[in-house]
Amino acid sequence: SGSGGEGGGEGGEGKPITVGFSQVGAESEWRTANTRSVKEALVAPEFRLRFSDAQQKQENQIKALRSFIAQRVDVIAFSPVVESGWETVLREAKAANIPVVLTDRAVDVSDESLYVTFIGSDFVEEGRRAARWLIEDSEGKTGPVRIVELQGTVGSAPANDRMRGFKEVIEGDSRFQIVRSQSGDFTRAKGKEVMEAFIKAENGGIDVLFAHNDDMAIGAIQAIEEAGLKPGSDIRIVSIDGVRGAFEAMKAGKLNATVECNPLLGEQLAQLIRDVHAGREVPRRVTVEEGVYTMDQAAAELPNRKY
Ligand code: GYE
Repeated sequence: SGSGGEGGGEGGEGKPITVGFSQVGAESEWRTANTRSVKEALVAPEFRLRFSDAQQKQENQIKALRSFIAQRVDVIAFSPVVESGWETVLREAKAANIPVVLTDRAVDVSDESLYVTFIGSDFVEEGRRAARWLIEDSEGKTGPVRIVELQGTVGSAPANDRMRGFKEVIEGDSRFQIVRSQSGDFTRAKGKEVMEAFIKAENGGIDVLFAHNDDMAIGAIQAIEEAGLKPGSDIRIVSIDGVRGAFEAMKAGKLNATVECNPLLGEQLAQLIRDVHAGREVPRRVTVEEGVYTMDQAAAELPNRKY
């Protein structure tokens, strides 16, 4: 048993830190890389991990959180599928004295004391970066530039924020028009299906696709090709995450740019959990450093990608 070990952390009383982690699902390459990173970081003897997959359903996450509370885990960490609707269950965790660490996605609560800290990317900035890439890419073009948008999961922080950041930047340039915007739930299958519908409805009049993640863009690329069009040229495409599949699509000339969103949060999360458990002060918000990659950089960058 791990109960005799020092567990590597200072301040440890020799007992493992039991962590209940509720994951969103397995909807994308980003998510599977994130799960791997979390599982690799929260290992014995220092940690005992209770991992639960919500399959993109908030009700499953609420159940998982309640079961973590009933089991009296030391720390709850979770990536909330949507932003709203967490007050009640978070109050239950607080009443049970279990600290909550948000990872990847934020919640919208009026009572700030319901979680200790949030580690994740700046999704608004990612949306802005996608738009800035598009403006650069459209240099010298006359309008209108007709954009379709594949949104992430309805009500999720990354969908809300990426939409907002993107809009904020393109609104300053009257050439750009978002002609269709619909959710593809962050999956390839839905991305493809919704893109098919966009192509039909717009009758070929699409210049740009902005997808809230790479997986939906990859699904959409299939739809574009099946419609007899060339992804990357007939329709310019920018998406978010920077997963291996996106770099491969860029290398093949089918995706124009991807905005990085780093899923490898495991080590930083482990450190936050250690600190929170030991009663140390932690920052309220921990952000992740990220960049933007374009088609011409894909072949050189591909071997360096870690997810
Ligand atoms: O971009 C998407 C995943 O919350 C940042 O969720 C994450 C997003 C990521 O499904 O691929």
